[in-house]
Amino acid sequence: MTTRGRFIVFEGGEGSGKSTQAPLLAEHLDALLTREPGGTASAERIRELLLHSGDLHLADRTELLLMVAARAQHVVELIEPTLSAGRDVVCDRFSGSTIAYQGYGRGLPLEDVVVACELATLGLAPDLTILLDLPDSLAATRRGTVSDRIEAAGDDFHQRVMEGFRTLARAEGDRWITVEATGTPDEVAELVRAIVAERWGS
Ligand code: Z5A
Repeated sequence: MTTRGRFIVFEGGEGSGKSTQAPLLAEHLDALLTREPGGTASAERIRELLLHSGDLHLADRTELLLMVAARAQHVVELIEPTLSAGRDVVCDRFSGSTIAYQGYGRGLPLEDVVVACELATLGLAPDLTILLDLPDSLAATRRGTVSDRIEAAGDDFHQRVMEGFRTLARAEGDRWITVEATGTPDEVAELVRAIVAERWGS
């Protein structure tokens, strides 16, 4: 019988280094690397609508439903089959982002956001979520110029999002590990590898 792959997710605010760290860990584990919103052709189309919709107004609930619509396709088409085939998956963002951004950031009721996530994932949850945590001031510097609709939401929004991530990490026990992301990319990658090795011994 094939051993199921491990599902490892990076979470954090913009500029925290997820897109730098996720490929490094995926290479280290020979895992499938993917991201959200996106990861499949149709989910990438939804990503375009969500992040680069220009003048098109999206209501907060529409944003939530599009995020989880992209996830539903991603899970069924890519993540679940890969894990079932025995390969590890490293994903840049997952349901934690929806709770932090659409729940804490946009202020939608958390119970609605959780139900929407469950509908999309059919119960699939990461084996390990690594939260890359940066002080807000450093995150703002790394974010640099605003490049998409959600990034443009303002500092208060991004502070609420980070508070959401930190609350989730406290609540989720050892399924979420927080990594201080202030070191160099190599230093952070070493911390991440050590966490994975400690969890699974490889
Ligand atoms: N979103 C949502 O609202 N709800 C959801 O359910 C989901 C997502 C799934 C996706 O944007 C947006 O969708 C995101 C959340 C929302 N919106 N916002 N805002 P994305 O995928 O385009 O972008 P991102 O996830 O926000 O990532 P990012 O801006 O690319 O940041 P990052 O991946 O965390 O960081 P990075 O690209 O690796 O690094 C940023 C810069 O810092 C870059 O110049 C690096 O070279 C540099 N860097 C990275 N690591 C270091 C270290 N260690 N030291 C110094 N400099 C570093």
